[in-house]
Amino acid sequence: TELEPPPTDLITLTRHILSQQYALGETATGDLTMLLVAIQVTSKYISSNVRKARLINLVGLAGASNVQGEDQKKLDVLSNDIMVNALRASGKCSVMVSEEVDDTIVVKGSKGTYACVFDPLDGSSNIDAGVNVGTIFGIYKVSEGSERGMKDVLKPGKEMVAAGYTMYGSSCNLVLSTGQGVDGFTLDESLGEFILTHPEIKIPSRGKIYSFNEGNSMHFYPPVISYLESIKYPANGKPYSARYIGSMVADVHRTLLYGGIFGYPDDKKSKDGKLRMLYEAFPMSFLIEQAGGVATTGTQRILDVIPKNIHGRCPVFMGSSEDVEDLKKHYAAYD
Ligand code: AHM
Ligand code: MG
Repeated sequence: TELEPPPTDLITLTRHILSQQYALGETATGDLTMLLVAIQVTSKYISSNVRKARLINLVGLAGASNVQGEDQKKLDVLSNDIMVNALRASGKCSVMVSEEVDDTIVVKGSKGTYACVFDPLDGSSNIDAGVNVGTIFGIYKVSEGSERGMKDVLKPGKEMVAAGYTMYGSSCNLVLSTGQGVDGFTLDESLGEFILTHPEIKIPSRGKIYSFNEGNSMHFYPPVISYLESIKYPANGKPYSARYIGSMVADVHRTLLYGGIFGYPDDKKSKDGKLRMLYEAFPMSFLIEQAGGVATTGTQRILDVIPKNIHGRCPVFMGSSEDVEDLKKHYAAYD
């Protein structure tokens, strides 16, 4: 049999976001498009550094710790600087929050109408073992007449205008939503372009996989324990499979594509859980909802939570609608 010829009508990420901009008609200024183009360049550059890390002396600690008291890796610092510089240079972003920077970053004199929150390199504790890591980002519109500062990002996730992540794995994948569904792109390294490979991602309404750090079980609260029991010892004799990478981007990516539930609960030790609201929980919840899934703290829709500070945390459960609804029932039962 003859091989199919290669496709000749490639949809690049830039083409895709431009076409979304055109669909909005004259109301669109093109600013969000320019911002997203700037972000995709940072993803290519971070990807290239992650791949070469072992060879160019980028593994290991940078020697400082960030606001969460975690040791910063050289690649955390580098990825942060790449993003801050590119977003500042885009001229479209006047406010930033990064996991790696204590304070809100305000771009002096910028009239940029967007605010960006991001975790430049999530899951970096895995990096020296070559496990998947990723960049997570969310974008808010700055309110009209705003002074530009922390107020522009202390907003619930439902107000985001776009969110996404890039996963640096066996391939480099960028998954994006501008509020019109979710699309996935794969970096073609020979072209240096992200190509649309996963159009209109829809999460299955039920999955067969659960993804929790069960090593924390002794600290978990009863609703989480009883939910986990219910999927490990189900009446139908078909228990769920466990998959936990410990890199949120990779765990959520699998959940989006295969379905199931990803959770990082609050527990007796971490009173708000571990994951940061602004640049971890919100962008991922935005994507999961846009793909038809559900994201909850157990008792509240994550995208409704109003953040009190830029590095605040919240419990996270997200994934297939039926699976997350099951978990919510366990919370309701203990209310
Ligand atoms: P990080 O931002 O310091 O890399 O931490 C966030 C990561 C997430 O990617 C992942 O879901 C979680 O921490 C894993 O935590 P744990 O090792 O406690 O299971
Ligand atoms: Mg992180």
